[in-house]
Amino acid sequence: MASPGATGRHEQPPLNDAALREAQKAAAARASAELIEDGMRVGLGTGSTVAHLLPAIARRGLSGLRCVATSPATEQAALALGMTVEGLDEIGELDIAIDGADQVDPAGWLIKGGGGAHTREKIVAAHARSFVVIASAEKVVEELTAPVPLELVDFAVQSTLRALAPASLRDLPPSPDGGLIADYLGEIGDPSALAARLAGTPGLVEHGLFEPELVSMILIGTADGVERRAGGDPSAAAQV
Ligand code: DER
Repeated sequence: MASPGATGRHEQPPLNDAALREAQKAAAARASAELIEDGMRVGLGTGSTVAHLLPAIARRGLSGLRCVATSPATEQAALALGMTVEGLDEIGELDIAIDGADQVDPAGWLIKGGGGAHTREKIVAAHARSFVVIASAEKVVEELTAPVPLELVDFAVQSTLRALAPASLRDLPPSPDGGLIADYLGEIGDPSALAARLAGTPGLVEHGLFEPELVSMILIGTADGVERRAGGDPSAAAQV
């Protein structure tokens, strides 16, 4: 236990890097949960940052929320917290979707899919009026770098990987939709050009580059609080 400092109070020991990252993720997640209102249709992302989001939403005690989960893990965690989870096709359009990111660049491009759920995550984000990204500060980078997660059709996968080269399969089970998870491992350069190249390769289901226009707001947990950045969605700039 820490001994009393000059103030006479017990001072907390400094957080190590991992604990600091978790605290930043939790702060961003709590800030995003404040954007949700009674009766909203909410898309729930996947990953360790979203693991902080789910209890933050549950603690708000909102009524009438209808949620869509982007992975079985998120669905189970949400159900365990008493949240209502439905399919996107049942709900239709979403008011808001909230998700983490692996990297965020200065223009608002994201890399997502470290957990292999980027296909469902991109579908859910695309059907939300507002897509909010939550991240700890180390996710903010000057320039995106590989790997870029990929989901591939389970047919002639070595041929698809050659067309996407340099790329390799990841040691993960298939996605819930049967796709194989792989990574593009080369230079990124212009994310827009790479996104077009990846999307134009037969056999690719979805890639983990998310364009700025998809993003309404980015909430970054930092040592000094939560920084809000506008995304590139032109209809959302006024929300920040
Ligand atoms: O895998 C994913 O797509 C996640 O959403 C990822 O982008 C963020 O995961 P994290 O919150 O565990 O860092």
